[in-house]
Amino acid sequence: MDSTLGLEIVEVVEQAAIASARLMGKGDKNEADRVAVEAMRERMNRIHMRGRIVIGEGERDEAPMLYIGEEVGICTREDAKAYCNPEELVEIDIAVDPCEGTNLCAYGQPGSMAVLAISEKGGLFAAPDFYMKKLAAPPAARGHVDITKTPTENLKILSECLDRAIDELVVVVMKRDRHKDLIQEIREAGARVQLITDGDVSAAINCGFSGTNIHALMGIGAAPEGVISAAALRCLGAHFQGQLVYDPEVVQTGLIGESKEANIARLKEMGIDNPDRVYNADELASGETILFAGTGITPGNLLNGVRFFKGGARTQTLVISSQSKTARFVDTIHMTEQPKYIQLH
Ligand code: VTB
Repeated sequence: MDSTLGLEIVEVVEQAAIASARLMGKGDKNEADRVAVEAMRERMNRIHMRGRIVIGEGERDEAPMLYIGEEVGICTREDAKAYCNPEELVEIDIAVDPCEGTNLCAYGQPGSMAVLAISEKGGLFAAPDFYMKKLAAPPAARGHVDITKTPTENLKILSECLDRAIDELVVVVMKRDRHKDLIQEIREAGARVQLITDGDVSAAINCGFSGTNIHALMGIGAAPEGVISAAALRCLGAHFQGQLVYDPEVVQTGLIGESKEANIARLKEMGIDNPDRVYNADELASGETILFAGTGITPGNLLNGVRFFKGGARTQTLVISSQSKTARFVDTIHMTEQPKYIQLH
């Protein structure tokens, strides 16, 4: 993959983050999402690439932009021959979430990010629009903790791997009714729980870095975003596992149809014969080359949110590349007009 792509991709997430950050705290999550989608798509379509959205805003009939299967990049235009030599270009797959944690942005809460992951064609699992049970943990615990074990067992393993007592561990869980038992079990095992209202991608990525004081993410979130988390954590050598959740009674949101049986049939149609399969990070993001980029919309543990000043804005982005084996924190000043001053910190 072209190494200049990394820099362009940074601008894609930056533009999405700036667009939704303008709507931070306005209470309108759909609008915060819409503007991020538009900005992301607009910038993406100016990149010299042949891209295809594999995880996006939904199926074509329900999403006007960045729908699954949408082709993006200059080299997908009808007149592409004038700009690109098709033989020279690798086809790339892209997973996007232009405003991950839309509620967080709409209510000015921490942890909302504009994120995407890229790989060569076929390198990202095209996760169905179901839920996913997730387990994320730091690199030292990779392959030791296991989603098929109980939370209590995993906390013991985590405590050994990280060489800290269980009560020194912090586990992030989304505040949902479906997690009542999970939360109780983690507490009884002695660990501390950080409940978040939304935004498990940011929580998962926090597990990849020591110093965030987040040692695990447990619980059920959306499946497509699980692939984006997996892409980041795979590059960091951290632990991520996911298992699809297709039973509406387990999820309790009324968002995934009427019955478990119908969902199993739907998964089969999509080619998923074993709906209970556990996927590791390198199966969800299996590509030879993986690139992850995320810009903070609202502030989080790892990244600042977007800060506006007269004539511009400042963003912070995390870019992780499996190719260059780097995790870069990119701090950018965007000068939209002639700024009155450029804020240094
Ligand atoms: C969201 C969101 C998460 O999962 O809650 C969603 O905040 C699904 O859960 O970050 P609900 O339907 O119960 O809200 C994520 O988007 C990503 O996994």
